[in-house]
Amino acid sequence: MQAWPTPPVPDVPGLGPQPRLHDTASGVLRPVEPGDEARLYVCGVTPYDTTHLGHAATYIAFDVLHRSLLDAGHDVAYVQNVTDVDEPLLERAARDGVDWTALATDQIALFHADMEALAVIPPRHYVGVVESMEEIAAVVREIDASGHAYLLPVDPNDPQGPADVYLDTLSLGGVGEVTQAGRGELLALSAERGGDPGRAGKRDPLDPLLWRAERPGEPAWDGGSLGRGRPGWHVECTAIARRYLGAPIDVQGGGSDLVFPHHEMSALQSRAIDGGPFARCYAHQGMVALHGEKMSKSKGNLVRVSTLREAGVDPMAVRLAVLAHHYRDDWEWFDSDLDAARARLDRWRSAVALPAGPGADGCVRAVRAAVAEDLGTPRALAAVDRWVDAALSVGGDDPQAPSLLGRLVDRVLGVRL
Ligand code: 5CA
Ligand code: ZN
Repeated sequence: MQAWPTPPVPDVPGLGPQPRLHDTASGVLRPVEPGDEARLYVCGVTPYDTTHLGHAATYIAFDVLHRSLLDAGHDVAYVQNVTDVDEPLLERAARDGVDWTALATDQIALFHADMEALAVIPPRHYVGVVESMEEIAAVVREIDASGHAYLLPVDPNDPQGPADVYLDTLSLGGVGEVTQAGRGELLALSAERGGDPGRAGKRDPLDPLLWRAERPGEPAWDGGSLGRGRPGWHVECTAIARRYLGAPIDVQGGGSDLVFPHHEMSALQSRAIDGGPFARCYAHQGMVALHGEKMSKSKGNLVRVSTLREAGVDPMAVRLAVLAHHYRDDWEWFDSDLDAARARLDRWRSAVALPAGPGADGCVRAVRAAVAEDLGTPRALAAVDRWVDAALSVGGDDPQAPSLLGRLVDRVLGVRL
């Protein structure tokens, strides 16, 4: 699938430090230590009700990681999927009486326009599920051949009829590689996030669906020995990440609502294939809320980037409002966030337009260091504020400094001044 255009990334002399990132699986900060290229996979949108500020926060956070890796001198292989067929998309299309493929196409276009406006660097490989059906089915067959899958007939009274395929989590030692939570919580999360812990006949209630046999009225593809059907949600990301990056990848990213079951199961499925780890680091954006609750498509409490853009809001102010929060914190959106970001953007623009300013080398080092240390964007913004305050109050005699600051903020934070 074609991604959105790449924004220009200006040069700044020198290199940033090696990034360190909090790993959800181990609970510690880890250096991202890529080989010849950094391999980053971030879970993409299910294309309906895009792009709300929670989505934007996730893709901006991993864009800052992308930029920080580039700034440290790495080549970055970034892969992102598009869940362009799945239950919630089909349900929304049915609810609204529209064709599910048309809904997906429109929403993908909107997502691209938002990402471009927010100056997010596109992934190198941007991959839809529908266009990857053969590869995903092949991965399900591989998991099946490894002995870590089992069949469950669609109709319990017809054991020889069409069957769904499930991952046998217990045969892999059970869950717990990525998630630290008790059994009761895991069962609740599974039910809440697309699983079917109550389905009779499963070896373990947490086992996720790998392949759903065709049902009347539902889209289906040829799965070879699996029969006609479509993949379960988690296996799309295992298959796409392994195909374009190979395992283990350096970073698996997404919002914290994906820790369980999605990232746990993606990892377990990869282990079923090769016995090894799926990712060296699992990084998660905290949840953005509105009116006291997680911003979510199912609840409908959304602020969309496109709505703000249509109202004339500068997308760089939206980006700055997001960057003012640390990516691991849960936070709530208020209109005052935008007012503060606009005021900051105006001050930064005034300062970089000056003919000269105070020396900027210290600020360059501080911003690079803050971002490389677990994407510390609030500290990076504070460092820029200090230089801007000095430039606007006492001034300075370095004619290179304002332009250097402008390029730094654009390169590392993705904020075009
Ligand atoms: N297609 C799947 C991933 S394979 C999916 O979760 N799609 S999504 O459209 O629901 O979400 C897209 C991304 O935004 C995911 O990484 C998700 O974790 C993140 N996200 C969703 N809601 C929020 C929120 N309120 N705050 C922060 N991030 C969010
Ligand atoms: Zn995913």
